Amino acid sequence: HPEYQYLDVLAHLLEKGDRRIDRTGVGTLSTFGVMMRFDLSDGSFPVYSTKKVYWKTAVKEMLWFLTGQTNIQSLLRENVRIWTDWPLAAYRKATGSDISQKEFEDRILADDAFAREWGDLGPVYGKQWRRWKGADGREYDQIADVIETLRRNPSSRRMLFHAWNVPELDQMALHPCHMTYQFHVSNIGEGRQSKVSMLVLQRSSDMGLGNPFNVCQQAALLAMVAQQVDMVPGELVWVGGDVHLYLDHQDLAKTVLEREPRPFPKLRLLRRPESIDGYTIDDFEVTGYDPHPAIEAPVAV
Ligand code: UFP
Repeated sequence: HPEYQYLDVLAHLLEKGDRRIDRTGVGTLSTFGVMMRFDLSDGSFPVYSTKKVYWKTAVKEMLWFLTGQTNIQSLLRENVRIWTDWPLAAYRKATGSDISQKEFEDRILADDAFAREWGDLGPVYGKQWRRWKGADGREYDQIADVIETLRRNPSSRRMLFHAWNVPELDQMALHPCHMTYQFHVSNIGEGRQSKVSMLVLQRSSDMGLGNPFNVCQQAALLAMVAQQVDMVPGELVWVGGDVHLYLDHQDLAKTVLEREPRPFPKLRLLRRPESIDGYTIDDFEVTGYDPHPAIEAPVAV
């Protein structure tokens, strides 16, 4: 079962991970350089089964990246709260307020001026993917360019987009973690169904919470791109740089390691929108997902 790739990394981290203090102060067990491959060509959707993964939230975040937006207001409208911690901390720090997360989110939703002032995360993923600002002042839509190249020149070795915009890094709430996405097409030619694969370079990966989420949202992106360019999805190749387990996720890791993986669910896109911008969460039909119970764990901010 392909999920053993994930479980083997967890086991390795628990046994042999390098113990260190990280930026968040929580501490991690870390290793460097990991590859996992997931074959999507039979419709498999790599949502891990050894704990319940909220795949809809993960896919909604991916759809939000694709809109190019960087304000949490549009995410909150979709009921996604995973990015609130950063603007909330900034607001509390700047104003000395002890506002609760719920109150802060309600205000972002209700008050556009407040959202503009306090809800923006800076030039994070969406901005770089859709509106990378060049030194020439032009804005570059990397996603549209990749899709165009996949259609016109699929043997290209230059089909990628990335988010590591050096001069803008210090304005981002969080530096890009999944930073480079590269595409590759096989079976090019007369009468054959081309297959598009995608390699993601993730420079930093929280294996307890982040990775299960990232892998399924990246698979969702590959499914959308493949559909848009009339190819079948091939492999998601996931490459991690600093791959780590937070010290307070060790029990979570031990629990999932005691569980038997179940088959991955299947993903079907119910509609083919006009462009990559047309997808909504209702287009994703996931069948056969039968996970072990969810495990709650703290996020390191
Ligand atoms: N992280 C992920 N996946 C993500 C994301 C963050 O695993 O999509 F946005 C984790 C990795 C790391 C932390 O534990 O968040 C980012 O911290 P740093 O910038 O210090 O690597």
